[in-house]
Amino acid sequence: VEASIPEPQREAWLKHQVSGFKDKDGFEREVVRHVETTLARSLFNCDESAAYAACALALRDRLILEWNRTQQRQTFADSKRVYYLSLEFLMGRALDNAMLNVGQKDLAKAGLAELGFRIEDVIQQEHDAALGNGGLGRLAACFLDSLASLNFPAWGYGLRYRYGIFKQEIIDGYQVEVPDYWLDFNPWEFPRHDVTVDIQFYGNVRKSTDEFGKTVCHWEGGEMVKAVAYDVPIPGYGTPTTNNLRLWSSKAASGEFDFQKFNSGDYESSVAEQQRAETISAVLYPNDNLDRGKELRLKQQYFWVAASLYDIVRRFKKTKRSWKEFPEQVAIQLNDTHPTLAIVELQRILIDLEGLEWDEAWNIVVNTFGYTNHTVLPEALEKWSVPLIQHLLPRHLQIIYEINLYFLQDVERKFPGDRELLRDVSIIEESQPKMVRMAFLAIVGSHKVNGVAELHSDLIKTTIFKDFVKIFGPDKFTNVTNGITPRRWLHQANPRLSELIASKTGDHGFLTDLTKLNQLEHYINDKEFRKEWAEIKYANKVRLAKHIKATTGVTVNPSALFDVQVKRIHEYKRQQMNIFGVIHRYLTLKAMTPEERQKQLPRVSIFGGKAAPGYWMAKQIIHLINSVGAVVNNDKDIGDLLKVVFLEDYNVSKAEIIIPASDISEHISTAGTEASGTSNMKFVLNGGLIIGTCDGANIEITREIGEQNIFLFGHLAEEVEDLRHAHVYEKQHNIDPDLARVFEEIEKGTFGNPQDFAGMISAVRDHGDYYLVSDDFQSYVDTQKLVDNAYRNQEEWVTKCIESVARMGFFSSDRCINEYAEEIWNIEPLKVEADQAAAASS
Ligand code: CBF
Repeated sequence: VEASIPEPQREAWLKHQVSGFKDKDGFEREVVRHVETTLARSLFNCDESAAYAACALALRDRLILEWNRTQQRQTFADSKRVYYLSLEFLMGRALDNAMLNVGQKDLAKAGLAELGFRIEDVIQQEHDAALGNGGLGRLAACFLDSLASLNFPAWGYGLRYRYGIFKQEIIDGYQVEVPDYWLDFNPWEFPRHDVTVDIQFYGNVRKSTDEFGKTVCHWEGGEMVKAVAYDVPIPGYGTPTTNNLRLWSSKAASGEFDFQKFNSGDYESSVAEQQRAETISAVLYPNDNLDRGKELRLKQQYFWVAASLYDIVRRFKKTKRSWKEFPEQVAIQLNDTHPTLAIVELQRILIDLEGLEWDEAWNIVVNTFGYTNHTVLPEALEKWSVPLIQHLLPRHLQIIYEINLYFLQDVERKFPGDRELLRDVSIIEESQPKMVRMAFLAIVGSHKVNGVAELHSDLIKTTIFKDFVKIFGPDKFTNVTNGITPRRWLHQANPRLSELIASKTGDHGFLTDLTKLNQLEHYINDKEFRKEWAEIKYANKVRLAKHIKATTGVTVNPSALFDVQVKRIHEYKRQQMNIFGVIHRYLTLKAMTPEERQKQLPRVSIFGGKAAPGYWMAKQIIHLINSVGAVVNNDKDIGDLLKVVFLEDYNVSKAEIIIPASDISEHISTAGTEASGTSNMKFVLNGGLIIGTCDGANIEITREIGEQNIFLFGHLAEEVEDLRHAHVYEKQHNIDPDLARVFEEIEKGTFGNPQDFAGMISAVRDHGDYYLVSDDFQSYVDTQKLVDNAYRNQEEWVTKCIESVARMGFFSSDRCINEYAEEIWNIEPLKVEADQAAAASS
């Protein structure tokens, strides 16, 4: 790396090389310097938010140095890189994570204390980076952490939304959406005003013939928008490797605003172009598992993939390799179908701009891309209307048609005369208007397609993509079960548990090899260990109880069983079944004598999660939860036996408080609907048990931890279709009597205006109960009784928890990334020499 500095200047550059702080004193000096100079604040007027800013900047300086070195190392090594294209990165807070990953938290804690601050308070000042909706975006964030921690040369590419997911406020029991001003102060991003790409939209395609008689297409005219890169350093844990997340922001291509119009007094239209351009990266679409087909969303997708590909290709071209080596140097992973246009864009670059023949280009494209499917829900599978693509991206539509033509010719060769098959697998759906099926395009344009948990990967092969298995063979399809980073979801969220585990396993090695947790099995009967384990859980519950009090005003007893369901609100995730179950519990308690009641186990039902702003039913569910809470929490007969709280604005940093405090968490989706789920893994890793259906990763969690340690209930995926059919066509739908009793109480007005909840009830009772709430209700309620009974025996409960944690090694995102690297990307980690690693950690 040093050799890259020209000889005559090398000495001067190396002499003045910046090295970042080395010890507590150095850290304090950097913090004070940033307060006084960067922030221009007086030391006597430094509040917690300034302390946060200065601390983040001091740490950031350290990160930058490793980040630069990592990039140089990777460039010099010239090995294959992976690019993870995701429209969502749900990163949460960065400071705590960065301090832990670079091993400086203790030092920072001591330094901040000397300067008069508690590190916990300083960490709290940071705004979550919430550029995602839920599981898919958080998975991308866990993957970035693992890619860096495992030293893989990897970049993330996404959009720098000015507004991330909205902030949720609960007003009178209803969700209200408020904009999230997360960019007010963000020390973790670096604008690269020198890294820009002009992105074209609209226009038309002109054909010409070159000197060899070959037809050449020229995409001309239309509108230009500028993509500006913003880089975010991603530090690995226990390694100097610091990878890059590049987020694109949109700007007007022609500068700030139109001076001519401004001078002539046309103030509004002088800024119109600027505003129009900036709208592209202005907001994250707040839908989880739902495709709405809006033009701006398609613009976002193309803007982001075109900028990213330009960047990737530019980097590749610097190596002066031949095009056929592209897939040996570049792997691109499509996180869901959102970046599928990248397939078309690369083909366009290769044939229109670089002059390759179609087949040669297509071979490169297919060998470069991998596609991860995250859902089988029909409403989430993206389709774009042909007229819309034609208007916005005319050349791309031509290429899509051509891809489809060659693909269908191939199918025809393999299955002659099967017109039904051709219709079913065509990338173009012959509807009115015609639609481009993005998942099909992603499959055809990738060399590997993976699902995210075993059941899910099997389901895609037997349902939505079954014809493609027939056409391409089973080897194109694979499974990579999701994982989570133990750094954030154990070490950072639950520091005391992490220390306790380290005290038994010898060190923190389990954070980089999670299978080492299995050593805990030796301590299951160790009295001291068990006592401390239970104390940690209790302390985490006290911390959450304080948060509940501060944010909802409700007092909860930390000794009660904490039952948690936090995730996006969605009918398929069945929060409605949970709250119906809560009402059933309430009615059962009410019907008891005071003596009987005294024998019951107190429970706190905790909910959290955002509803998409346009998802009426999900909003009704939130409203019902709050309405039930308002009644139950103020019922003197019930007291501490049952409390119901809805925690507003669930996000990554709230999850870090909620998850470690859970006794039981709910993962109760209709079987076959939740592709994987990842919070199920986080809860178990933090010593909480789960109640769940045989769905997504619950199945593999059960296999790993043992059936005795999980509360499973409900119908199986293979039964779902028949049940739905029976509800709708055979009118066989007897509502469970306990559920009918719950409906009766809601309809009586016990929880407020029954009209507010009529839609929720009739979805189950009168409209086919698509999510099988009634079919699973009895088994859900019975299983909740088993949970109560199990919790009464605290000794056994703790055994279950320890045993489960000890067996969670499989669910590390490190395992997951290693599988992607080997099976899909064919990339190797870039070794970091021991001396570099030591220098970085000193
Ligand atoms: O694979 C990550 C997660 O993705 C989703 O959130 C998604 O948006 N499709 C799925 O719903 C989850 O099951 C899955 O864990």
